[in-house]
Amino acid sequence: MKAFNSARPFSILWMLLFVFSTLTPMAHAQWKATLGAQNHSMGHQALAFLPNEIWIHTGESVTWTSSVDEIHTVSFLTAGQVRLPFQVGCPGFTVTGFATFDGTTCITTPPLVKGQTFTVNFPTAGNYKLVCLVHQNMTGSGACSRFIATTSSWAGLL
Ligand SMILES: [Cu+2]
Repeated sequence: MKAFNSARPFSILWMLLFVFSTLTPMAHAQWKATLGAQNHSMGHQALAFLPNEIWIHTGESVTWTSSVDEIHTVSFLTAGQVRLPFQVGCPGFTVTGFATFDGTTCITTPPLVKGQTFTVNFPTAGNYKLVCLVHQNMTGSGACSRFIATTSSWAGLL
């Protein structure tokens, strides 16, 4: 008969504590969204942010990934700011693949192509407009998106 190993329950407890401690820094959710869609021939392009409405908590991030060969930008303008051509973008902003947007400074990607990503963290609740600087005349659902906050602790993307 095998003797009961009394050390095992403590090993499992330590393992669980280790796993919990390594997961804690990921408490803020990381959301994923897609830029555009296309058919096999690439002749039909959906010029849209998919989804075009995301509600998140403040402090969370959204990563957009381009899924198409058509170029798009992920751009957040300040309130009332006129869209600049995508060749101009946001003067003074340097793209690193990750940015923080709180509504005070315009941020944008250069035109993204299939497979490229851009992550934005939103530390402040707000009503933020998301646009694509390449397709300035797109209208209707999916053409433009914006963050909306209904309380001080929520932000949403519409
Ligand atoms: Cu676009």
